[in-house]
Amino acid sequence: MKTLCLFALSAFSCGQVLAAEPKPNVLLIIADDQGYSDFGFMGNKLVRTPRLDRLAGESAVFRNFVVAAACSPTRSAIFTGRDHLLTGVWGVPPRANLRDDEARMPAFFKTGGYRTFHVGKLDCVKAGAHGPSDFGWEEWIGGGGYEHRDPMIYQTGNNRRGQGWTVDLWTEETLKFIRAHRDAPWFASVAYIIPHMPWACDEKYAAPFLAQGCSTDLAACYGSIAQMDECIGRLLDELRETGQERRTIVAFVSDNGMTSPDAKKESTDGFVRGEDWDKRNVARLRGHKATVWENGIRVPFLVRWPGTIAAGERKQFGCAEDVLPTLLELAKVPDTAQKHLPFTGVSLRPALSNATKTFERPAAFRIAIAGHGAPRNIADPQQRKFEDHHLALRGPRFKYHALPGGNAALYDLETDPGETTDVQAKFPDVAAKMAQECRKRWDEVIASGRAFASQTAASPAAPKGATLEEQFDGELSKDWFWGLGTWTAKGGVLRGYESGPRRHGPVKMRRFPLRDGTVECEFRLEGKATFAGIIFNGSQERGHLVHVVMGKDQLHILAHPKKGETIELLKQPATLAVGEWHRVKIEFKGATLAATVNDTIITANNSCIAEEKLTFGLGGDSGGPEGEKAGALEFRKLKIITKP
Ligand SMILES: [Ca+2]
Repeated sequence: MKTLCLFALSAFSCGQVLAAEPKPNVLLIIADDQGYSDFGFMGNKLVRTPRLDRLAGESAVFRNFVVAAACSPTRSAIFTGRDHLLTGVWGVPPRANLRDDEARMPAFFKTGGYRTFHVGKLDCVKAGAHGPSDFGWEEWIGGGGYEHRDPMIYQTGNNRRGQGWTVDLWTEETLKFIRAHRDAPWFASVAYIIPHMPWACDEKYAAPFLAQGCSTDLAACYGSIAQMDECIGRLLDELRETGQERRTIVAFVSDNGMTSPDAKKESTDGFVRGEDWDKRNVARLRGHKATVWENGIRVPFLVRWPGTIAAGERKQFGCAEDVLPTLLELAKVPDTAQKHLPFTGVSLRPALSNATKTFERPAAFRIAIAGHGAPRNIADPQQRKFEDHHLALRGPRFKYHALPGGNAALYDLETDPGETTDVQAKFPDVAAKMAQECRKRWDEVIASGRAFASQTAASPAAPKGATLEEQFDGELSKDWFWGLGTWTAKGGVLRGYESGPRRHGPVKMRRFPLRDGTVECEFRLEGKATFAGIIFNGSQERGHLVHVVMGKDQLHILAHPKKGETIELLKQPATLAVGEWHRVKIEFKGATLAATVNDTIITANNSCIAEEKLTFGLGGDSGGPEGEKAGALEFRKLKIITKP
């Protein structure tokens, strides 16, 4: 009777616990360019990662895990659960063309009742004209580029320059979020930019490495990793101190393999040699970031959930595409919570529950994104061929490489993780099967039509007859996507000048598809500025199409019939007074361009003028590197009308 009572009681309590079981929080930490061997727990005796080592000791640790060759390919796969080439991403910006119809990780959690947050790098978090909140991140704060100190901080309505180490700023923001939402289930993605180059850290973190005789480069790289490690420790401490440790899933991954100045010394066989490299690459893997050799794509993956997931090695194979399906299954958020395209990845839950359980999973399909066999080096997408690329099909044991020139190689990673010995002859059946699968995956990517398009081409085409009128009264729309120099928009005027060491005059680019139509604006040269110009570009692969240059003493039209080729269509003397506003109206009609500058009409013909112009840029020569002191360029009353 007593036993029965106890049993009944415990069953009751257990049922109560289950019914009230809180949803686990999810903390996803992404490092940037931290390679397979850049961790103490991965056998590196030099690097200092005590907190990550401790986290690994408390986590399920996947070492047979691959991401992709660089930031955006991996992040797109992590956030969508899909092969990055199917998401539209085929490199880093401007090839990081993550499509708007790809559902992102936080959207699933948000629908599943979670509070969602992102801090740090905005790669694949904002895309094109859309910001993080469009993809499900309710709260976010981030930075662009690789400013390790005093970064530019982006936040809705509060863009500003931050003060301090970027890694500390992102950590503080995360701590605030963790504290504020201790009673609600939350999802947080924390995207540090360490150890992405340029390497920089607080000198107290570099000092121990310098004392050990490391180069200043390596000391800064490993110092930055130590600094990040301490920050990650603060996040983990906060979880414990706020009572959230046992109900928070912590996942840690790096977005691609290691790089360094040594990577430039890569020999044709893909092996990098260098003193610093040898100290870091303790696993002696082949390749580096941007390649699909193991050192470009293989990194450890950690998942910690105290009391639910047993710590220890997981020999099973996993990849970046698995992160989303895995986290959803662990958090019991159904993937149907959010409409999405089919996942390429699978949930690693079986491996997390049972370290010896084997399960079927597709091989990972990967493409080199820079260097030999990278798609960016193939100018004409119409000519794109399987044989031109370096592709890899990465299975749990075997890895097949389709190499440029129609060559191939097969490696048995169980016995040869360094990819030194081609075993096609030893395993002909495996090689044939993987060659076929690799080709099939390529064909699927091509048939999808989603990769290898320019970022600009993915923007919805402007309807024919569309009008653009810019007010220049405040923050520019996200269609102004890139620029050089310093630009401000206020009082109806867009003003730009050179900033920093001279590389190029100021230029500001905007998306707006146009074939036939008119473009008009007013411009003013100030100080030592010598000319203003408007450039029109095609797709990323096509490049520049035509330039209209309006100088103090001449008007000029340059055409680019092919990428990298420039011809002068017109050059005519003119006088444009400095400090006064001038009018320009450019009319495109088929292969003809007619421009009216004040009262002077100039015309030119070339077939490239008829091509679709996807972006345009305003810029010129503002007078030199002394910035605003030297001079500036101003534009106002910009209006574009496309002809139906
Ligand atoms: Ca990266």
